[in-house]
Amino acid sequence: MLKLFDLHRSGNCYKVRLLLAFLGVAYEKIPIDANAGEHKTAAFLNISPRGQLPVLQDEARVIWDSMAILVYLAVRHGRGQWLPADPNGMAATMQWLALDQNEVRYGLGRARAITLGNPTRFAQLGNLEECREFAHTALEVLAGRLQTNEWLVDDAPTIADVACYPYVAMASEGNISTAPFPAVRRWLARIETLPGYVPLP
Ligand SMILES: N[C@@H](CCC(=O)N[C@@H](CS)C(=O)NCC(=O)O)C(=O)O
Repeated sequence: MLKLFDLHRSGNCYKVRLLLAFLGVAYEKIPIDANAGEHKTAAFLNISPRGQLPVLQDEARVIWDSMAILVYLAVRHGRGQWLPADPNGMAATMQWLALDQNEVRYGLGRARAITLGNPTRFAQLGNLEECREFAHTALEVLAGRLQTNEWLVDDAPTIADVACYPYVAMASEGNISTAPFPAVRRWLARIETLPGYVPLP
């Protein structure tokens, strides 16, 4: 059975749990005690050299980084639905994964980490003004697509939506409002009606 090394409050871990739920794939959740520094022990660094979560283990294969895990799960279990195989669809999906790992993460994700007082270097090295700028770019770019489309890629949900969803949905925890972006709010609500949806941490 798949094993997910997990940190409950993490949006990056949640996006993996969300895709697993949409796919209906069973897995064993292995909670890691980040407060006790379990993710920085030699044993954990052996499977995840950055000392970060999430990590997925599939038999002997170990995959770290949420983006890599989403791609792996979509190809392995997605029945062609969650990651388009054609060049345009695949490139578009990767483009949104890049937005997630840059503007969404360093804008909305980091604002949340700072505001919640996360004891990580990621939170400590950031500043809220920079976060707000990145967050605004992320929301504008998402809104640009979602004003005229229901989903980020083509006309069905993909891992692009799963990747970008968590930190946008939790924007208020970083004191960032999505109110000026109604199309983004409608998209959040759309994701929340998909079969298998699991609530945010
Ligand atoms: N780009 C990575 C980021 C992973 C990441 O930052 N994980 C956080 C939890 S959201 C973590 O493990 N933080 C603990 C630390 O860095 O000490 C991914 O998407 O997996």
